[in-house]
Amino acid sequence: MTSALDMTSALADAPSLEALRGALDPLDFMAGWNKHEPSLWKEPRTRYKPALWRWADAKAGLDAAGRLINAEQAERRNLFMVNPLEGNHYDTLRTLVSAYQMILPGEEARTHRHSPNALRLVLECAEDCFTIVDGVRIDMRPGDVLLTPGMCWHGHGNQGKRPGYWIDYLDVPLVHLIEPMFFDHWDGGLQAASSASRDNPWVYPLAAQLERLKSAAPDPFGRLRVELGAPAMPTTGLYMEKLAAGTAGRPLRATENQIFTAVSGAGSTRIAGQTFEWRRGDTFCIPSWHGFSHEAREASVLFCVSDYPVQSKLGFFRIENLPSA
Ligand code: GTQ
Ligand code: FE2
Repeated sequence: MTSALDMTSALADAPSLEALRGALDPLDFMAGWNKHEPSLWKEPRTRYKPALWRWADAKAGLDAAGRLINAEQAERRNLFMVNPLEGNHYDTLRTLVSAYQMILPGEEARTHRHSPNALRLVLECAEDCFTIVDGVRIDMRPGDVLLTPGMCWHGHGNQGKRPGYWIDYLDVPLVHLIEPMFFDHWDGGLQAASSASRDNPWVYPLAAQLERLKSAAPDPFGRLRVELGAPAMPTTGLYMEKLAAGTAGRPLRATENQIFTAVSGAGSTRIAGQTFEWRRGDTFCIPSWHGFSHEAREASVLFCVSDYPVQSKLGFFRIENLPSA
């Protein structure tokens, strides 16, 4: 074995760049002039791809899963929207993941907590479908956005007659990236509710957002949108955007990673030269710095989940208009 002293003198006495490289390697140094690939580049070039997932497909898959696995076995009966990027098995985008979830009548999705921030957009919950956040029972209504910020206990239940469906959005990929992951199970299944309320900072009913949108003025990029919270959670910005029937938005690009779900209506979004058709419940993702513009066939509302707060707090955020998407 080469001693530490020998390794140091091999460095000091290196007769050539070749030899120096050979002496640096076992010490886990990499000379900047020998980089395998550049570490800096002119502008964002994410490997994540624009993609769309259909609610009709998710529902069919969840209904099949409802026959095949129960909520106890599954922990959560959910279908993650995996970015079609080679080697990826989880992330929707670099910082965010989203999943369709279903709970059958009579089921409980046991209570747990985790450092990643989570939120839900309710798609279909007929009656008596609820989530319990830190002991507060919140009945789920279609169009609701429900927050479970990092380390809040949360579990779900369905005491109604029909399945409940919603979409989860979490900043898990961001937590994977910076690594402060914590996760605990609640002892004893679903935490009992000590109170029930829909009037608290975790609940954003759709009707209230539609009311706010009626008097919203366009932002500097021509978007008619309202923000839920300011921001809703430290890492995650949430917006409801209104598109009038037959209108197209101005093409733009931004450094933020964005997941959109159609809350109502139908239309299409052009993302970096590709067109994605969407209708109610469909979800699509726009990776960082991809030009995009929405076009509404019917009057529509889009829900947007973005890592804007992270980018903005760290001074990285940029946005600009484009001639076309
Ligand atoms: O419902 O708590 O889709 O923790 C992924 C992770 C849902 C949840 C997901 C979760 C949950
Ligand atoms: Fe969770």
